[in-house]
Amino acid sequence: MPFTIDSARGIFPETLAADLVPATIARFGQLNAEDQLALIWFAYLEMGKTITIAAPGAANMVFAEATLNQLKQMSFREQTQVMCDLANRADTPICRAYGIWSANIKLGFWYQLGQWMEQGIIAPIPEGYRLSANAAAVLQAIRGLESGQQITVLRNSVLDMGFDPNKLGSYTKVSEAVAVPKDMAERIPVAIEGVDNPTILSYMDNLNANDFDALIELFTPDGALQPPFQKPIAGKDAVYRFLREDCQNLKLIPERGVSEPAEDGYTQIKVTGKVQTPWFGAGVGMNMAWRFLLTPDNKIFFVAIDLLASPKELLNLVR
Ligand code: ECH
Ligand code: GLY
Ligand code: GLY
Ligand code: GLY
Repeated sequence: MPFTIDSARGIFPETLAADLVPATIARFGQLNAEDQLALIWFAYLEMGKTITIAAPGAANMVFAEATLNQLKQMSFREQTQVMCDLANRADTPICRAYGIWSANIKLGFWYQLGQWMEQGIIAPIPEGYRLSANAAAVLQAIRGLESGQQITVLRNSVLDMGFDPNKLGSYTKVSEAVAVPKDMAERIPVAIEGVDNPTILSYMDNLNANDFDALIELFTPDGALQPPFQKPIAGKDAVYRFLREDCQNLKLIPERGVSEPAEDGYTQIKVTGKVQTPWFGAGVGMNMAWRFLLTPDNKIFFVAIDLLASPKELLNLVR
């Protein structure tokens, strides 16, 4: 076999990912818990002026409900402590519960807390709270990002909170029910300028339709998928689990691409375009690239999904 997952990661090396995102998250992670919470609060308020976040689906909220009710009963002082514990990734029962929730449950939980903070049900960020100089600088860095990068910073900071489930030994993730695939009649196939490879088109169409059973069949048994700023998820089982847990209701809007032969009958294909998340819908179009490596029989051996550094990168199809 000419490629390993590691060597496949290097295809289309000219692709410029939004490295400011992990850099900003790393700086955010150095702040104390009070600053982290206040910073997100300020960023969230500012972003709310231009983009609207959709209420979480009821399905997401079911799993967080008991914890939310528990918080509601607490004094402001205790509530603040819980939120700081989450930011500190402390070992408490609530942080353990939070740690095994899927991404959308974690986001739905904070969405609700944000609403309740506005309504005075949950302890607010103290009036006149002054960010430290470092925190103010991180907030300023976030202001400078494009909206797709801003929501990625927000999402990843929320996902990093709570007790690290890898310290639990074995655990079962809590995630919402898997969406039913869209009816065939409702599916609108994508078209990609410069790419007519049926595997690539099926990848986009099946993901858009939440048809994860059909989607996973496009991969080789040892195939891998690398989400933005993450290590590859390797092997059909793990990719399938990821798709069902974390990839529902996305809208992929690929625009253009380039296809070229690689070693030993493999094909490498880069596609660029937009992706929308159900949380922000058409309000935020993330500038993305997909870098595929297909086997000679047109199965996906590797795909990397990158959040691009700028809209200009949408036109960068250099190999
Ligand atoms: C408040 C103050 C106290 C602290 C906190 C607060 C609340 C914060 C809240 C934040 C909510 C943030 C949200 C962010 C959502 C971001 C979603 C993103 C989605 C990106 C998805 C992509 C998908 C790419 C993929 C593709 C594939 O082909 C394969 C699969 C996959 C204010 C109370 C914390 C409420 C809701 C960025 C890019 C295209 C890899 C998935
Ligand atoms: N050029 C490789 C990457 O964006 O990760
Ligand atoms: N509101 C977006 C979601 O529940 O996934
Ligand atoms: N940033 C999207 C994901 O990792 O699911």
